Amino acid sequence: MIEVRRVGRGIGAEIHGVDVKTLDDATFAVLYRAWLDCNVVVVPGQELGVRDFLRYSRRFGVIHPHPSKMTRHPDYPEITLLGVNKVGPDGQLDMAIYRRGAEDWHTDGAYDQAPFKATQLYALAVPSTGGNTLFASMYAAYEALPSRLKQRLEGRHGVFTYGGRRKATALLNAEDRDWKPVLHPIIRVHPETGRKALYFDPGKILCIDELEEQESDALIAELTERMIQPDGQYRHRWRKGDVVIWDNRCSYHKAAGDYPPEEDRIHWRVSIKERA
Ligand SMILES: O=C(O)CCC(=O)C(=O)O
Ligand SMILES: [Fe+2]
Repeated sequence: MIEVRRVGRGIGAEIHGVDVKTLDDATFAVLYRAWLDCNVVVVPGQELGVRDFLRYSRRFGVIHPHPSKMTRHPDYPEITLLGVNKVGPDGQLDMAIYRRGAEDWHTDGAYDQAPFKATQLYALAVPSTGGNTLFASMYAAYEALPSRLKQRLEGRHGVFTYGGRRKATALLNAEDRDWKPVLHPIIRVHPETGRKALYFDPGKILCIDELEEQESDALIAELTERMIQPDGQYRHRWRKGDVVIWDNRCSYHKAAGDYPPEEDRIHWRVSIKERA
């Protein structure tokens, strides 16, 4: 019997009593509903092969290969490997791999015209300490905005690109580093829940469209401060066999990036888009 337990403050749910390899449609519908309600869903204790993970992930939408070709699974390009090859042939720690996802709170795929609906990870190796993933609710961020700011942002668009203002493109091949910026509404209505969220990503945004540079920079700084609300947070402490899926339309996340670098922390990862 499927059991849904809330885990964080305002976001996060853990699902018990299921094997994601054999979920029937009715049980999947319960899990999916919990995901829409809680933004992040954890399914512990799963034993999956690559094909099992891909098959289960496709129940949420269409898998989209990540633009970072050098971190793709050699046989399954839809899968990104996290934490693999983090030590180079010279024995140096590759910080772009070790600190992947740890620089800023962010939402995945804001650089795409059709941003990612979801990201799903499966934990293959977990360090003895650290290496958590932190989550925060975009709904909580929106709801906590002062009403003058809500009004000011209504109808405004952010201009986003891969790597943002820092041009952080170390994981891309040289020929893939040229991105055309895309626009997304900063106040975004979630297509399935109908709720408003603060859709923002300080590491990918270039500017707020149609504002003078100074005003845009000041607004970006203010929004960066307002992303994380105490009542919309969940810290995930990984166990081997955890499957975790987050909704990029209503949650931010960030890797803690703090585990012992000599230890393994390895995940399979997929980006999932909406079905057309
Ligand atoms: O490794 C993690 O904890 C999350 C990394 C990340 O930001 C991602 O996979 O999108
Ligand atoms: Fe991410």
